[in-house]
Amino acid sequence: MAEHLKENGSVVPAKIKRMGEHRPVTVVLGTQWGDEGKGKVVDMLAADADLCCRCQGGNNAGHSVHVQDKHYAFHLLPSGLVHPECKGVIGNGVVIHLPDLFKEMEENKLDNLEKRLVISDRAHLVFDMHQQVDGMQESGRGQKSIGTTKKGIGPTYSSKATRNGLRVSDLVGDFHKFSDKYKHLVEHYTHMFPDLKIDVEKELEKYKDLRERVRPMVKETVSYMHTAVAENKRILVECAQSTILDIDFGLYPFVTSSNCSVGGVCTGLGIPPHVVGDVFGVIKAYVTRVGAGGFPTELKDDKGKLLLERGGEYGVTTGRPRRCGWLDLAMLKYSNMVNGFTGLAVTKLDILDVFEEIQVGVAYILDGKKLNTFPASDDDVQRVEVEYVTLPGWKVSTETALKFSDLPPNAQQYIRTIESHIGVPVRWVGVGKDRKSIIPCL
Ligand code: 2SA
Ligand code: GDP
Ligand code: MG
Repeated sequence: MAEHLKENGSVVPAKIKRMGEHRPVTVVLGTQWGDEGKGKVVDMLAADADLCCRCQGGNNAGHSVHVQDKHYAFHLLPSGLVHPECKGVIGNGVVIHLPDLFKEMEENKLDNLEKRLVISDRAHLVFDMHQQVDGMQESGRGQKSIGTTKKGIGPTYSSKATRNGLRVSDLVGDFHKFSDKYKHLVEHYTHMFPDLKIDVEKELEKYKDLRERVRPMVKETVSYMHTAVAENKRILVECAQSTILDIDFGLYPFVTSSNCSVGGVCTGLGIPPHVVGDVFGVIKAYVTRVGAGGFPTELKDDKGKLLLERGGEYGVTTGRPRRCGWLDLAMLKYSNMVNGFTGLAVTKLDILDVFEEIQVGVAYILDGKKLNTFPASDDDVQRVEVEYVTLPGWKVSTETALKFSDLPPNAQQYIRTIESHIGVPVRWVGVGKDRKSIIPCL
């Protein structure tokens, strides 16, 4: 282990964790506001995985994988499915818009997909009405809108919590009962939103077809996952969105409606915590976010524009431009407290290649006091002053680097600064979009 990490106490839990019995589940999750390049890291690790599982979120997610000139954009499908031997699981914690799932399956043209994909019978269904309601709620918020993807995610998790949601098991079960529950949900929403337009009979006809298409893929996934663990299968979990978008630990209310941090892995797949081994946090070398809310290190100047353009920072699902800013280590330390990372992947280092100097936020100061965590309230996050360190840029391309020592010394220093502040080793550095453009670090 690198010398500078030995002194840092917070690396110890990761070491202890790895000394336990074999733990078959490896988790990849976002450390910031999403779009860190989780898809690319999952694709790399899935080369050695039997199963790749999604545990939360829905098709609000946009995970990209680039393999030479082929570009995959995944929303509901686990990114590991690019590897033909890897199976995919959409867990109980995911919310599924079935028409969009089938569209995604058709667009991505992966071999033998219907035989490699398993869908939990406990997963909740997103209906078109949820998507309409998402849009109406956003317009109703006016200036205070959250900036959702309008994919119906919040309304579907609301239906789940108020216990009038419909699950995959309802759809593949008795269709009369499904229809009754569906009509009940329509009544509930039309009462709240009289402008909703739902052609109930047409929708039900559509779901009659969809249920036959989905049926062969549906399984009771708790026992499926249990068997996979017992058979020592190598299981990769791909979380969507990110820690600061987590419904509990993110910057509420500017969050998504699921647990995108490590807790969501167990609740969203029905696996016990002791089977979880490595938890890899993906960090973009700077910060982006889509949607509203505080953003302490945001750059509203030409440097922010440069990050946006060089990084191609546009939503994979909605095409929206992302807000950009400097790396924020105060946020990342908090993210590590929540998730207990055993290793980190830093992506998009190449996007910083042109900067003379790079600033990195290292602490927040609120009302004259240095904070040791990420504030709960957006008002406070809007008010914090950021303490920065300025690091020298490297001003050469990192895109052809094949190993850590190929990186210019200032780029190495940048990575070491991240490690020493968070106290967790950086295992990989991304230097380009392609599958091959990622270098090992230890
Ligand atoms: P929602 O739709 O209810 O989950 O929105 C609530 C907040 O969560 C944010 N959110 C995201 N942030 C980054 N990336 C996401 N996925 C897409 C992508 C986004 C896109 O990969 O680019 O295409 O715009 C994602 N999904 C949800 C959202 O911006 C709200 O702040
Ligand atoms: P995710 O939601 O976390 O999977 O990330 P997205 O796919 O939404 O956004 C990340 C974008 O950055 C995608 O276009 C990736 O192809 C791209 N990307 C990932 N890693 C790197 C990298 O190291 N360098 C560059 N230049 N692009 C990268
Ligand atoms: Mg994304």
